[in-house]
Amino acid sequence: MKKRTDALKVLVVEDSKVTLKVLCNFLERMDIKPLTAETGAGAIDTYRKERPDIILLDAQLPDIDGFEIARQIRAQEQKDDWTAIIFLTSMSKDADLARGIEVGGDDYLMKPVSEVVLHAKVRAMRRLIEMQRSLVDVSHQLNAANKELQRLSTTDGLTGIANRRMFDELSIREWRRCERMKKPIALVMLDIDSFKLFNDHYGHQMGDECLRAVAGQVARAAPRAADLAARYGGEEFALVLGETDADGARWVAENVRQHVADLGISHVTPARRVTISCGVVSVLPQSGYSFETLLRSADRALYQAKKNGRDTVAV
Ligand code: GH3
Ligand code: MG
Ligand code: MG
Ligand code: MG
Ligand code: MG
Repeated sequence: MKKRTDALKVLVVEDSKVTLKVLCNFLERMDIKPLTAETGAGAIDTYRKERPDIILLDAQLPDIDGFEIARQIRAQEQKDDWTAIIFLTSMSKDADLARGIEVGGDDYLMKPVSEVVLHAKVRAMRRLIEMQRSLVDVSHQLNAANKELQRLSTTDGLTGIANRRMFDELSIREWRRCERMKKPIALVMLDIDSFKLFNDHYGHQMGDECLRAVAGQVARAAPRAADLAARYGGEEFALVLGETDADGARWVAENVRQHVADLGISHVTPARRVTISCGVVSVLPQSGYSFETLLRSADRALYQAKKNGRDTVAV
């Protein structure tokens, strides 16, 4: 991308060697070292390679006429990449000028052009080019800011995994996808055991670190595109597993449970380490069922896992 302060790149297209020399001299006296072309084919070739900011374009050339060149350049221009085209011509009819603008020209000068007029026109175009570059800058900044906003609004700030909002959006999308495919969808709710006690004993900051470590293990369990690992809230996580039956989901949950225990984060519980409980459910989405039903069932299973003594998976 061109920066706003980059020097102007000017291409002069002119088949008369004498006129070409004169124009180049004019430009050099405003500290512009122009590129040159003496044919239409040469002009298009140089345009493609150099993407100049301004083209001074002779309307009458031996091969392709200037109007056609302007048309081709406009057709090839990329978004954010504008070249100012100034026609230089001895055709003096209003209709010729109108046609030049019509095919994409930005200005139209009669030959012979004086140095003063050429300098003034180049300066005027420079102003437009700088404005256009500023607009491109702003649009890039807006794009980047939008992306960042999008990331912030869908990511949990503490753990870096999907947040509840993302969960709500993607889980329902996955539910519908599995419904269309007539495949089962599984939901695993995971909750850190005795976490209030952990915070009370080790402090909130250690609690946060623990949450991050557990989130890392939950995220590892969702490597497929159809999987989603999210922080559901507080010390509770959720895994959405598309096209997964109860056995598959139980296996995934059991794995995460084991990996969290293997982190070996000290705790003051009888297990002496941080553990999680998991509630697992898988259903074939169909009419009459909803994702909310699935959520409630997974919650109930999680409650059962807690009742069964924690550090365990219940289906
Ligand atoms: P159980 O085994 O039944 O799940 O017991 P528990 O203590 O884990 O459950 P409870 O719901 O009583 O406590 C959850 C705790 O999680 C309380 C809350 O302070 C803590 N918590 C929630 N969000 C955060 C957080 O972002 N950071 C930290 N450090 N703690 C959090
Ligand atoms: Mg000519
Ligand atoms: Mg808990
Ligand atoms: Mg609780
Ligand atoms: Mg909880």
